[in-house]
Amino acid sequence: MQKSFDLIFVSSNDHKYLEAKNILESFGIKLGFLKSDLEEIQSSSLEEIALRKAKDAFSKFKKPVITEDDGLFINSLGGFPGPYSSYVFKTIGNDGVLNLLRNNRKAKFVSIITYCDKTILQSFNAKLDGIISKSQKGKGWGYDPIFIPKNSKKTFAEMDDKNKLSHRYKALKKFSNWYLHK
Ligand code: ITT
Repeated sequence: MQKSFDLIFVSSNDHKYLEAKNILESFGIKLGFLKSDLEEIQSSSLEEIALRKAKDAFSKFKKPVITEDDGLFINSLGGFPGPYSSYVFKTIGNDGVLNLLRNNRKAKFVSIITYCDKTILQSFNAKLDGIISKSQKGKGWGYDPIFIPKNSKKTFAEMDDKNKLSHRYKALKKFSNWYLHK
C-alpha cells in the first residue's frame, strides 16, 4: 500500500530531490519537497554532517524528513573532495577536478540518506565505485559529466538508467526497506 504524502525531502538541490522522488516512487513511497539551505557544519566526516543536517531539517519543519549528503572521493587525491564536494564543485568545477588528475582515476560516490522524526534519527549509507573520465561527457548536473560508474563506459550524464544504479539509488533502497517495515 502506498504511504500518503508524509515524508519530506529537505535540500537546496532540485536535482537531488527529483532523482530521490523518482527512485522512491519505484518503491511505492511518495516524497514531498521543501527547498531549504540547511546547516552544513565544517567536518571531515560526512556522517557527522548528515546527522546535523537532518536534525536541523526536522527542527525547522517539525515533520518526518529525509536529507541527503553526498561526496565524491578520489583515490589519488586522498579522498578529496569528499565532504567538500559541494564547495569544490562551486569553486573549481569539473574542469578544475580534471586538471588535478593524472593516471590513477579511481573514485567513489557516497550517499548518506538520513531520516529524522520526533523519536528516530537514522542514516543509510551507500557507495558506488567508478573512475573519473578524461574529459566531460554528456549533459548532466554536478559531477555527472565526469563520473563513470564501474562496469560502464558512459558517464552518469550519458546514461539513461542512472537512477537504477547510482549511490543515491543504493542508499534509498536501504532506507525504503527499513521505512516500509518500521
Ligand atoms: P543540500 O542542500 O541537500 O546539502 P548540496 O547540493 O549542497 O545540497 P551535497 O552537499 O550533499 O548537496 O552534495 C555535494 C555535491 O556533490 C553536490 O553539490 C553535487 O555537486 C555533487 N553531487 C551529489 N550527488 C551527485 C550526483 O548524483 N551527480 C552529480 N553530482 C552529484
